[in-house]
Amino acid sequence: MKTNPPSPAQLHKMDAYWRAANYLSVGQIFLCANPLLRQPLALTDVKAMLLGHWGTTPGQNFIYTHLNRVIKAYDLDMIYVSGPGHGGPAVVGQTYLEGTYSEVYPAITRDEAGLQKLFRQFSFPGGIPSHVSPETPGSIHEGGELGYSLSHSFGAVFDQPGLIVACVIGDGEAETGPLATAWHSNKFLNPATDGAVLPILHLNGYKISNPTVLARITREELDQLLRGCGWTPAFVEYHADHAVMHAAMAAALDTAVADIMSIQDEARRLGNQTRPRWPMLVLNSPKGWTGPQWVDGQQVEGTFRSHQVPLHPAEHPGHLRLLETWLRSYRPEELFDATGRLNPELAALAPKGDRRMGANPHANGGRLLRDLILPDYRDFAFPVPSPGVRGPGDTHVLGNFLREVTTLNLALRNFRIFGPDETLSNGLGPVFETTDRQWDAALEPNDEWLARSGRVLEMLSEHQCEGWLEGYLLTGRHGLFNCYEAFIHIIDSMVNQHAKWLKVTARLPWRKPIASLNYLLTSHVWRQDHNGFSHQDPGFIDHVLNKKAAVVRVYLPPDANCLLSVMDHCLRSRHYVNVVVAGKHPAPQWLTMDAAVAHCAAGIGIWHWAGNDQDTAPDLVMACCGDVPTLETLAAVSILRAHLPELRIRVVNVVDLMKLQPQSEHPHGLSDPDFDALFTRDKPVIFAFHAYPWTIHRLTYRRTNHPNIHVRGYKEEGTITTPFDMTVLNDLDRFHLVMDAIDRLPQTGDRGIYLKQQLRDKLVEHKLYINVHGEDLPEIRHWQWGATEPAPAA
Ligand SMILES: Cc1ncc(C[n+]2csc(CCOP(=O)(O)OP(=O)(O)O)c2C)c(N)n1
Repeated sequence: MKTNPPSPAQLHKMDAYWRAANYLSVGQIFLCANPLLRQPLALTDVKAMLLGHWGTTPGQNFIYTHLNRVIKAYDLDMIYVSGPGHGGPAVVGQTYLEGTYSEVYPAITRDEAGLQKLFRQFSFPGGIPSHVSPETPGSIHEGGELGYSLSHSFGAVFDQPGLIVACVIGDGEAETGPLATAWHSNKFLNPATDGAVLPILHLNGYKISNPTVLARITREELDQLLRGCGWTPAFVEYHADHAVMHAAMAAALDTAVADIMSIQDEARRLGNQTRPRWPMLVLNSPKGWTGPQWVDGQQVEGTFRSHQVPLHPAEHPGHLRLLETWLRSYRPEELFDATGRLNPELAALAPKGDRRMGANPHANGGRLLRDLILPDYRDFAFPVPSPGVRGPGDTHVLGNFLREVTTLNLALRNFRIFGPDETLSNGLGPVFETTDRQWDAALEPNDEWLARSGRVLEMLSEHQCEGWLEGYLLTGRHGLFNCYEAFIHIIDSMVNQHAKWLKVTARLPWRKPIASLNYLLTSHVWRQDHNGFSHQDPGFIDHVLNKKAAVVRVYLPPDANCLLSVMDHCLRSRHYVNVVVAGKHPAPQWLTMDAAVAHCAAGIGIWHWAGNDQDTAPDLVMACCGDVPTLETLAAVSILRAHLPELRIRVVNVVDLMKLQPQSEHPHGLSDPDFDALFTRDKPVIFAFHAYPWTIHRLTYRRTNHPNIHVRGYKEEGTITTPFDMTVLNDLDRFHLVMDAIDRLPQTGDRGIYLKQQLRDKLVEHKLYINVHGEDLPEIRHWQWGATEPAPAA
């Protein structure tokens, strides 16, 4: 590629553009009136509450201004990810200068009145947040919680060969685990079929009140670190003369863009398959650059003291003059015309139309989103001639469906499966019949399903997988994260941020809905016979339940056909976080495909074939949610029906956990009359639940029959043991469930007491047996629905 370096005159104009952006940033942080300083600055022009982050902002304005130039010079399709997104004034100001902001928010006009509104709304009640929030055009990354910028950026460029993401990484942010792991994304990027990420490490030296690690190691060490991560860093070192800095930055960017183009050309045209060492920049600029140098005898520019708001005119009268001097140092009269509009020759520096980073459609992924091509999931049904037939493991059945989803969308390149090296172990092996794991590092003869290009992305970092998937979704594609249930907690905080993003963007009409963030959690709490206690934690459900009801959905399909129906629904849905928990081990299957479709559509229902209360009101409700709890419940029902046949038992199965919540709390919630119709108003309910029992209480505490709901679930008991013993340890097993029922049914009288005694003995027998044989009792292993209980009612 022929580089197109800027002339000194152009750099001079870019300096003015940078000054304009800095002026707008300081204006946003401080001013509520007098936006062009037409009068001497008065205290009444300054906001009462000063909130925002100055320190990172001028550096980001510098970068954005320079990116604008290369976008124009080389017609780049580029978006901007601000790792230190707390520097909101930079991106808001820049998108205002390029015109996007006023197109999205017409009230913020490109004149003096608009400037005043722009300033006033920032970090102000009824206005906008101080970060690069969802409200900011061009943003796919708020950067409030630090660490995810680089993973998001890579997620954005997978399958977008024409896209470059310029990713500004804070040197503080670079200390986080997720960011540290994200450097390795370059081993997963295919230069022929994916786009490029240009990381720009913003070495401004400080965090909130500490120096950064990367700024206090030698340049040689930093260089070695980045090279060790597979990058070729170019350092743009600070110089007090801005002209020198501009020239250095422009040259470094020109080289980086040329290198990206040449890497892509080599891979695309010449078929070079060697892993490239992608370019990146390190920009060393003072924190709070161009701001007040000294305040009240303390150095501010170039120190941590510039991190937030460096002046407080209301409390310190002398600060007002410092603020005015600071603002006037940008010479606003040279930058804006008489109406308050950016001078045309400066405005001409911004890219045009969708090339503007604030307007780039990739940063509003819903605009690009196309439906997935989905096969008919019913074609993948597991045959269930009668309830209780043994299946191969529910996720294995799902794997066939996902293989087809993958195949049908191969050409569109808009569906990916992410996971921390568990896709195979989680039962989704069938997808490897049609695709591979994408991997750009060395390949060895014994590798399996590893290739330069593939629909599956696996790295042993849940942070990385989550960040990639979020970036992929936010730029208008579809995906699935499959993970061991216990370890999905690692990304608790990331899903928080994504759920917040979804909530806020849902009410922004210009942001279009994106595909849902789908989790398939397997290797779940009840089947850790192989790994034991460390691998048991079903608490992610509780975690997501705290998020906004409009955003989260939790599904616990009891068998493979229900899992197929649920997953089809999730892949079609938009703008949700869907959590699906399913088993991967061989397990009984309950519903035919037709029955599963009906059951999942309702989300909750009576399994009439399992109970015997069809003709009369039940004495007892046996409720279950989750595959193993469903198995234990049905086994308990079969015992009860065999020994206490006069009992009228209703079996209720829950697929959609949110059905339990009141209608007022969740859009899926059952109305009180519907809930009462299922669970009765006054009969005992024994509820076997997949996760922590208190979750069910939390969801149902307002329901009429709540005092009669007795929940069994996981209570932090586990070790390496048999599958059935895992339920015994937590009192979720069939015998405990029956005993629980008897305790609540005085009418069972002596027969109930004798049965309880028998079951207690059974539990002792079970323990003795597993300790000798290392497996469950034959009657547990071979238990089958329908073998002992009366024939199901017609
Ligand atoms: C995960 C996380 N931990 C802590 C914080 C609090 N915090 C906000 S800004 C900041 C310092 C950031 O430093 P750096 O990434 O270098 O950005 P810059 O200096 O450009 O502001 C910290 C610790 C945060 N936002 N996110």
